[in-house]
Amino acid sequence: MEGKKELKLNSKCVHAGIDEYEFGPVVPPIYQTSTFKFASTEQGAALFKGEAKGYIYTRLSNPTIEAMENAVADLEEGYKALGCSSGMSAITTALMALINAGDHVICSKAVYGPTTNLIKDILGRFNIDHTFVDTTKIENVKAAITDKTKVVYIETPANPTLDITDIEETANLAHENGALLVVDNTFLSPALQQPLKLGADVVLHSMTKFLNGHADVVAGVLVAKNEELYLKLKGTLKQLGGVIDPFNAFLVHRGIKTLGLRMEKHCANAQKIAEFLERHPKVAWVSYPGLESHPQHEVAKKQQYGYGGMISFELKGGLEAGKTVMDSVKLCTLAVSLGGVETLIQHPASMTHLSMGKELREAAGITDGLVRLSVGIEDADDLIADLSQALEKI
Ligand code: LCS
Repeated sequence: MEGKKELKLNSKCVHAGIDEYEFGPVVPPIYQTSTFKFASTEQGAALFKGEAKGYIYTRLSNPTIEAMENAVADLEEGYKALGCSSGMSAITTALMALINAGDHVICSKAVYGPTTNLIKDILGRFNIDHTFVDTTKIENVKAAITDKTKVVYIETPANPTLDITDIEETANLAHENGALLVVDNTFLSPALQQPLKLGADVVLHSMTKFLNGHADVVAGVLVAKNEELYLKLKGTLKQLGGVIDPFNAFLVHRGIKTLGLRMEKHCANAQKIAEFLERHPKVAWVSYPGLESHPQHEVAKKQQYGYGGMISFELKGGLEAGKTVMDSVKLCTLAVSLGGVETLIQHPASMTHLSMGKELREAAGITDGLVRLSVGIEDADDLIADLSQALEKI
C-alpha cells in the first residue's frame, strides 16, 4: 500500500488494504479457516519463530483480517492496526497492554458507559487507580496528572454529550508527564479525524459504528503510532484473544469503501437537523459540534474535517417529552448503537449509559432528559418531517 498513501480520502477508502491475490479477485477473498497447513515441520517451526512469512492460526493472523487492518491503518495514517472482536475488546486490550498494577489512568468524564465501568470496576480490582475529569479543559487534566499516570484516555467527540477534547494539547501534556494518549475515534471515523497526526499514541474504534456503517457487525480496532506500541498491543490481544473473525473483517472492509461518501452525508444531514432542532420552540438545547453554540466549536473546526453524524438534545418538557418523541418517530428507529446508514434515536440515561450510575452520569453532563440521535444517510427533509411530527405529539 506504500504507493497509495498519497491518495485522497474516497480513493483511499476504495483501495486501502486491497492487495494482489491468487486468481486475481478484485475483492479480498474470505479465508474462513481457523488454521493454516504447514509445508513441513521445519516450516511450521520457522513460522512460530517468526523466521518465515506466512500464516499459522487465525487468532494470530489471517489474510482477510490483515487486509482490513491495513485499510484502517492506512486511513488513520498509523503504523499498523489490529482487528478486535468488539470496541470493548479494543479498549480492554489497549488498557491491559499499556498499564500495570499501581498505575493511574485519566479518563474523560463523558465516555461510552461500559468504558467507565471497565476502568472503575474491572481495572480497579487490579489496583489500577483512575480519575474521571472534564478533559475539555486542559487545566483539569493538568491537575489530575501524577507520576503514576501512564495513560490519558479520551473520547472525542464524547458519547453522548459530544464534548470535544483538544487532542494536540492533551497529547503534549501527556507526553511531558511520561504518559500515553489513547483516543477513541468512534464518533468521527478516520474520514473526519486522525488523532495520530495530532500526537495520539493509540487510536481505537468500535467498528460496529461508522467504519462498518451498516449495523450488521460487532467489531473493534486498535491502531498504533509506531512499531513498539503495535507489538505491545499485538502481544496482549493475541493472549487475551478478543480478535475479529474473517467474515466480520470482510464486511467491515466492504463498508470502508463507502466511508468517505457516507460521512459526507451524515455530516450534511446532521448539520441540517441540528439547526432545525435548535430553532424548534420545544427544544431546550442542542449539542452538535457544527453549531456555533457548541462550547468547543472552534476546537472541532481546528482538529476535525467535519462535524459528524451525532447529535444530542433535550426538550423543554424534559424526559417525558423526550419519551414522547422517541415513541412517536416513524422513520427514525428507537435503538442503541450508532454510525449506520439508518437514523437511530435512544435515551442514554436509561440505555447506553445506565451502567455508569446517576452520580457519574450527572458529573459527565448526561442529564436524564438527554436524547441522542445517530443521523443516517436518508434524505434530511424526510428525517426533519419525522422529527417534526414526533415533536408535535408533545
Ligand atoms: N466506544 C464508543 C465511543 C462507543 O460508542 C461504543 C459502543 C464502544 C466504544 C464499544 O463498542 P462495541 O464493543 O459495542 O463495539 N457504543 C454503543 C452505543 O452508544 N450504543 O450501543 C453501543
